[in-house]
Amino acid sequence: MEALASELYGVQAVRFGEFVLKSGLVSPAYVDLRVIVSHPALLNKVAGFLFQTAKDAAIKYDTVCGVPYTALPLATIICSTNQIPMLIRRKEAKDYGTKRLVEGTINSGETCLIIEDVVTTGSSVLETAETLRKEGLKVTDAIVLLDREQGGGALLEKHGIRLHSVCTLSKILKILEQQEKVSPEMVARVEKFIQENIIKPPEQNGTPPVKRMCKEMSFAARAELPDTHPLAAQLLRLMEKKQSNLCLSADVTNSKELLQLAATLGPSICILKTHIDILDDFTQEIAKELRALADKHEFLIFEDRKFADIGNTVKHQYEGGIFKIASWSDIVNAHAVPGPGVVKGLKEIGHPLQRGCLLIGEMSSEGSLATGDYTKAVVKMAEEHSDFILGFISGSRIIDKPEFLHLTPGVQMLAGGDKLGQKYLSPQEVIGKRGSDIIIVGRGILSAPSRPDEAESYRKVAWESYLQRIGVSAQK
Ligand code: 5BU
Repeated sequence: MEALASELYGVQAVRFGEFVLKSGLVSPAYVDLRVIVSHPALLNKVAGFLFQTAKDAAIKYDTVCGVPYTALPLATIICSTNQIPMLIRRKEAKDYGTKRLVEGTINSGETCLIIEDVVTTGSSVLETAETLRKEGLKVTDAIVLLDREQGGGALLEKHGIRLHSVCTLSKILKILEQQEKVSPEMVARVEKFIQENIIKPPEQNGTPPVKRMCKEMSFAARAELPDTHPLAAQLLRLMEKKQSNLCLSADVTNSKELLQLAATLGPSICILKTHIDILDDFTQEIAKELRALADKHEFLIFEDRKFADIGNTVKHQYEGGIFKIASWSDIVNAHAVPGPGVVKGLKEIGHPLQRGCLLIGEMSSEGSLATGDYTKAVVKMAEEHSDFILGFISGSRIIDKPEFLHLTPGVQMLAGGDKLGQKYLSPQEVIGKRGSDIIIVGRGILSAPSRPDEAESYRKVAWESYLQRIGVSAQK
């Protein structure tokens, strides 16, 4: 480390004096690691240190991506030396619209390690992580050569990324002081500067908090939060990958039609919702075929069973009977009316199978009693059982916690209703204004002349509403 600090100083990658930063701030320290590409031995050494830091921290990863541009050659050396597949994030793709944002082979669900040269606020690492996450990759860790200790680690931690640094600015300072390359006065000045310029995450800051609402967070980022249920994370990732926040309510009474819907609309949807007890001809074979289609087209199955009994009864209803729902349905839902026992009963069956449950916080029907204090009590119940509850069925976002999903039924392109009390809102209203995540559409799609075309229309409108909500302009 001593040799590295001295070499970095020697090539002027780290300098001390008076420097005017981009922000207008006068800093006593200046770090610019771009220069190391002109010193191949040092470049190799830095890459070696970065790789070793990842090894020491026992990080598991499949691919490596350097934050453009300085970290690109570093990532290349690491990958080439250690035979690790690399990914390249394009910085300029925005200007071209249709160009890929990440080059290389992307295997959704794999973990990508981020490499960076210097971290100050952490925003560059975060930008790269969000781009990778949008491609369906997991980002859990980032390795940086030099942490300026100005709040980058804390910001990244808030976004589910652990930051590991080879060294910090204060450590380099100490070494250079010992080597008598920097005076004790300069060390004091730099330390003071670091202390006075820590950019704290919003809610710890003295200034008015700029709260990042989960409405504004990407599905990809929400997938990586440490408290997101694994099934919710899987769903969020496939949503981002398929660019779909559309759940099809496959309310048909014939199993052939159900399977045909799953086969033809599968690519457009993130979830297929069933009412298995309205099928005339259910057999376990149908469930098996539906499961195979779900795996092929990467959507989850949600049996809209609305359990509402004591724990012991719902356990049997979920696991047994003719339907054996737990054996094929990823998600079920429940009313909170019976109290927490209903969740505990379902959890006993579903938790070991890595299933999840949605609580009904609100209903789309006219005169629904699930409002106000009842809805608040449902939220509380969900928070107490977040190891099994993925989120809610509701008309809008009922809690600002990014770990919880919100799914909204009663959606059609045109607002209105049916003769039996169903009320409809538009996808734009539900996703854009009310902050829900997923639209549930039944007859809006099922009664259209072309179901696949109509499903695509709903998918696009709902996805664009989501992109607008998080502040990303849709790429055509
Ligand atoms: P529609 O055809 O899009 O109106 O179908 C809506 C589906 O969502 C249907 O299967 C209902 O049983 C389901 N649903 C709902 O409409 N409203 C609710 O509050 C809940 C479920 Br919970």
